[in-house]
Amino acid sequence: MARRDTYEYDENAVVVTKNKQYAAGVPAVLVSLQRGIEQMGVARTALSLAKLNQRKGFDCPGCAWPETPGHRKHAEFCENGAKAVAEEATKRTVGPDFFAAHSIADLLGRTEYWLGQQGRLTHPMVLQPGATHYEPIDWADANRIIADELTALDSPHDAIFYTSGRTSNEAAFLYQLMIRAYGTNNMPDCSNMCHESSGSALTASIGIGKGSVSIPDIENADLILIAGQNPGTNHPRMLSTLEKAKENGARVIAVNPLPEAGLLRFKDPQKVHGVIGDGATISDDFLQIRIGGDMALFQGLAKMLVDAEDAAPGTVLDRAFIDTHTAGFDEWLDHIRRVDLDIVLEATGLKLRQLQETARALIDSNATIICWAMGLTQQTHGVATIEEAVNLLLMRGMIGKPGAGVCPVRGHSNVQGDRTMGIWEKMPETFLSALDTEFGITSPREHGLDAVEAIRAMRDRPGTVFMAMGGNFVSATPDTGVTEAALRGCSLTVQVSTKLNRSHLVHGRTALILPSLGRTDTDIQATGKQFVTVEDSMSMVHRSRGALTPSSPHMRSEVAIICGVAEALFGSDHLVPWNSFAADYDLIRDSISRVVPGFENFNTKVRQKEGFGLPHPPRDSRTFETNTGKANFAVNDLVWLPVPAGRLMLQTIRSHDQYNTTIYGLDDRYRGVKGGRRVLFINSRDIEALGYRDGDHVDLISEWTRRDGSIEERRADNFRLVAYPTPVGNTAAYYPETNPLIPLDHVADKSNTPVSKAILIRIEPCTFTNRN
Ligand SMILES: Nc1nc2c(c(=O)[nH]1)N[C@H]1C(S)=C(S)[C@@H](COP(=O)(O)OP(=O)(O)OC[C@H]3O[C@@H](n4cnc5c(=O)[nH]c(N)nc54)[C@H](O)[C@@H]3O)O[C@H]1N2
Ligand SMILES: Nc1nc2c(c(=O)[nH]1)N[C@H]1C(S)=C(S)[C@@H](COP(=O)(O)OP(=O)(O)OC[C@H]3O[C@@H](n4cnc5c(=O)[nH]c(N)nc54)[C@H](O)[C@@H]3O)O[C@H]1N2
Ligand SMILES: [Mo]
Repeated sequence: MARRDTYEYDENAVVVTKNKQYAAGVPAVLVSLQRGIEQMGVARTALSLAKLNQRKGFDCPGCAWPETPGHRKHAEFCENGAKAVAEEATKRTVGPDFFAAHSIADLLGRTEYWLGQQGRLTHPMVLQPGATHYEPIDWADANRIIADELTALDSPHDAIFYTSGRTSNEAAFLYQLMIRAYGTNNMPDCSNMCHESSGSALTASIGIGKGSVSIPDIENADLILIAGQNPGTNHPRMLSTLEKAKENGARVIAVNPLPEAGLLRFKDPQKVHGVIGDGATISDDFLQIRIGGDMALFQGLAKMLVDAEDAAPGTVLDRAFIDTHTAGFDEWLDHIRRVDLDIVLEATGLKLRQLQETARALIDSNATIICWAMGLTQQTHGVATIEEAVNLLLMRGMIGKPGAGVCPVRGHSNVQGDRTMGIWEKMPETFLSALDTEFGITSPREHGLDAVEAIRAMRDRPGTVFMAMGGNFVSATPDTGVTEAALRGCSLTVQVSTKLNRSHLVHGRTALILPSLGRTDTDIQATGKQFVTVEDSMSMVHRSRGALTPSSPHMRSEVAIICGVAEALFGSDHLVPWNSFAADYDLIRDSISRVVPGFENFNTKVRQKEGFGLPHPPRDSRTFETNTGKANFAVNDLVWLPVPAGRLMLQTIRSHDQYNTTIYGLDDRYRGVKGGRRVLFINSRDIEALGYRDGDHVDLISEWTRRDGSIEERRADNFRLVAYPTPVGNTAAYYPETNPLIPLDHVADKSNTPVSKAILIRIEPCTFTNRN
């Protein structure tokens, strides 16, 4: 399956410099101010950055890393948070004139970068069947179109409602309520492509799919393993916490195929030594692992710990914890004793000495935390890998004690809160019955579709209604060609968005763009100024209140948009008081307090200075609400990823200049790339072995073996080879340019997450002819 992408910048302009070993510092401060002023002007920049992550301000729309409790610094943000704000608070706008001047065909020829740079969406727009251009439409007419299309479907299950992770708790709660009152659980979300593997593994192992540590835990840990995560770019504020941990004596071990800046050295711009000195060294050890080797690493380490216990009984295992709080230990022990260390070395590409030192560090530590992100979750064996990380902690009793635990580092700023509010295709019965009791509705009980299943359903059953609460579904999902065809088969596509993206251009028979307020915008409703709430990666819930004047009076808040659609769909005498909810968000929170455990007295608690924390039974009381009532040791056969001769393993990553599918710029400062994104990071030995030279342009062809053994190919053309210190056989390139290479059926076991970090490819000389 071949597919050509459009890109208007000259790939020959890519400049490669030596990759930087440190993150942040003065250049980061300068970049954030410069981006802000370009997009927002001086006054908006000053106002918005002053309100970012402050108690009376708004939650950063960047990542889900918590604010430091107690003593918030004036500038509780980072370069990339400031870029995310600039992107949203831009003064540039995309309104009716823009759409009159640009046809869909024209816009389809632009890159995501160009589309995003055009500015904020200001008016509701409609694309009528067969039309070439979007035109303005009233909110009431737009809502009527949605209501009519939904009512016309044979079954509510022919509608699909996507959610990205920036949606507030209040909007998420109302959105799932509307969808369930309508009659389906088809609620795919970005989490399906993100931390679903963490949720699956943690729920089975410890009974709750959320991380068990807080900021003080990290600051007081003895040992922190950071696997499959690039915090220097994606969670820069985490570096300050890690630096604090190091000052308190923690040891940090980075597990990554790439020597990511920030993991190696970090300059805190808020500290003098960060500005003038060399910066702090964050990682004491760097385990340069092969892609997909983490499961082998964790099993190998567990075996070494078991051997150490055998040699000196009573010194390694936490017997009291194991006996009281865990199940399945003996079976697991049996299995771990049989692990073959030679295979572990081959799978990880690490040296025996490195494993021994890491095992020693685990034994010496009285408080160990394991952090991870997409390098672990977006693998076929992602769930099993995370279960192995938990095994390693359980054998030493490292859960539910200060300074120890699991730390899946979430992506989108409210992705965890959206799940808590019921955005999940498989919400448990307890939640559904509480929802039904609160509103007198009958929620459907059959599970809905996740992201991959939703694409299959749209592909196989034209005529679906697809609605998205934020995000960029077509670019974020795998198998771009298949996904595009699936969306084009829909009867209606609706995008609630802040910025223009490709999902507005790959559309159903009728399409709507509904422009929404973002985090930074002031939100005024009938009863006055409103705030919303979010939940961070460590289960802390707090307020977020926008501070900027919206760039158009036609935009509506997500809450108001949902209430408008719901009223058109259900009428004004519905069981749910949509109108009152839109007027006063306190009323939504009152309902949430009766439906969602942990939110009792929501309106009071959230008005406390630091907000409040949600219960986490393993952390709070070593209670494990699993099938055994205990923390479960998981037994998994080892999976790893050998790379066949002549082939390469490709992982798809974020550059320093993007937020998922939103491209801020064409540089990746820490990796030394400037002026372009179609690059393939590859070991110089592979370049030579395959007969190329650094700087050559190639096409990437992915090879997917179907069940019947035949091979399916997908191609993405014109990538510049960049010699880079990645393991032999392992390569990396940016997302979303590489999404056309990922087969829809290539998903993680159990979590169904697309495997974005291990795509088998080969390279061929570039066939792209239009190069200028
Ligand atoms: N500025 C900015 N911030 C963001 C985002 C953004 O795009 N831009 N995105 C947000 C979102 S939604 C998310 S989910 C997070 C993503 O945060 P990350 O997970 O840090 O993002 P990725 O760029 O996918 O990086 C994956 C990391 O895993 C490593 N890796 C790949 N394969 C393996 C493997 O097999 N084993 C190990 N040990 N490591 C591996 C890669 O080299 C890379 O360092 O960031 C959030 N924050
Ligand atoms: N190959 C590959 N694919 C991946 C990944 C990968 O690592 N590799 N990562 C996956 C991951 S972890 C994730 S989370 C997904 C991300 O998938 P999505 O969340 O769907 O994608 P984003 O690019 O974050 O969405 C950006 C759009 O959201 C809209 N938006 C921004 N803020 C708001 C807001 O406040 N309200 C509303 N209504 N709209 C808003 C804007 O219009 C913007 O264009 O991608 C996944 N896809
Ligand atoms: Mo994510």
